[in-house]
Amino acid sequence: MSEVYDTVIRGGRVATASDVFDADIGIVGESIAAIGKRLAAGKREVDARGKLVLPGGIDSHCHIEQLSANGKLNADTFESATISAAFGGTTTVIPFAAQHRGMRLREVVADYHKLAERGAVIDYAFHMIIANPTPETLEEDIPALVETGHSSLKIFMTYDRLKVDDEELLDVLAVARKSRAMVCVHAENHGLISWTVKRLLARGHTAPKFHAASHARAAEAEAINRLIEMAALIDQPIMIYHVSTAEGAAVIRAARGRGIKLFAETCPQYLFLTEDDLDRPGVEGAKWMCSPPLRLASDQEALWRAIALSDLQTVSSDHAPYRLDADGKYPSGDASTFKEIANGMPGLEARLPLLFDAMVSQGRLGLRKFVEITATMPAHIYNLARKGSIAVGMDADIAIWDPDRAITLEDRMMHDRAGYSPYAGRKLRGWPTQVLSRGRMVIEGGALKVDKGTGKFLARDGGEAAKPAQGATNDRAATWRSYVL
Ligand code: DUC
Ligand code: ZN
Ligand code: ZN
Repeated sequence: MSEVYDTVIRGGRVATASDVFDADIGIVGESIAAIGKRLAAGKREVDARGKLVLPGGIDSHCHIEQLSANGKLNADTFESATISAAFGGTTTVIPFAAQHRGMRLREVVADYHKLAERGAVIDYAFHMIIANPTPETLEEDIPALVETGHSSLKIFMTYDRLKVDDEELLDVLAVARKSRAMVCVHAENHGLISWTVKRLLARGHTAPKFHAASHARAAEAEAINRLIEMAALIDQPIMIYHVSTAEGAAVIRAARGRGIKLFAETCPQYLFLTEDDLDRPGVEGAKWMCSPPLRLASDQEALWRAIALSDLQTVSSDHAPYRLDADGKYPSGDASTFKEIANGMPGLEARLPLLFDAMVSQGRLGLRKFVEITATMPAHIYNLARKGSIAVGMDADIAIWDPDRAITLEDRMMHDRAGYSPYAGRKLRGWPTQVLSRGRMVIEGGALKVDKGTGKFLARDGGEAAKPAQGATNDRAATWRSYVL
């Protein structure tokens, strides 16, 4: 029999965000060409009997080969980070092209493209971090770069060298509205955090566990509320990053109830870890330091509820890896205070197995919801039109999962360069055994099968999600916009 398909994934149970069914999948070139029973032969046959065949994950918030404001480079390259992502079942990443003050945005974006072209093994897009919202950035570079496929911006409401003030935030929202770009925001109240940090340090409270107290819970809810009010006035869709508290989720729920167009995410660390993880001898707790900090078990429950209600639509890793040495987490060795310790933890590889175990193996919200929050919704929100589902014509980005494989996570199993996993020791059920990106087998038999630099840049316009709501907010706001925009 002559082969009709390049690859057939045969006999698996296929899941999308809406359906679960038994089918073969036929791939021709880079795309899914057929879904059905008893498909004709493929040049390559992949036996998926007893397995789940799912869309490859999309990790829409991760920091890769990124220079931080204090000049520190995170531990991964595009090669190591995307290999790590692929081993965990992820086939698309959206990291950052990170501008710092004094940098020209279009040069920053060009530099990150070079790094990704050299290293990435899976496909990628970029969010552009705007730390220098000068007229040149706002009026020249952002519109030009959105035109060339970079249709999402990221801003910080805190961090000394990155934060935008309220006027700059309004500037960015207005420019994004004009260019049709999504605005992603790290929303925490800067003054409340820096005031608390000074007091904690002055009183000798320097250990990692004080990092949690340094970001008071109210800092998140206040900033989210302020951000939403401004975004609603400008009528600009936003994505609120890494929601960590019940209060933050409640502000989002109320705003969505008012018809305001906004999206929000949380991360595995806020679903699976708590602030108790920071409380370890010496500086060991630094492994669990991220911002916003880890919170309480009651917040975990509130976040799961917000996922169930679709107030949070995605769960991304916020992968920000630093090694456990003086170039990474501990600039002053054992004497490092929580203020000096680099924020962030690795998570690209563990994100999907953690969520699969909780949602599919243990049954919390189920398989369709797992696909929705890890692949379909990130594709929709960031307009990755050919990604995030299994349908004829889509890119053949597929992760084949063994739902019965039992794994105990260990530091040495991870392929990123942090050198540890904050989840080491956890027992999980379910693991991706084969991972395809645009029809190419990327991971099989526990080994990488493609060369570095074979991932592709995904140019995107803002799409449906980045369009203003037009009319969902009131007439007075529309009149106000007609005066000021
Ligand atoms: N917090 C951030 O805002 N970015 C990277 C990592 C972190 O913990
Ligand atoms: Zn952040
Ligand atoms: Zn981040």
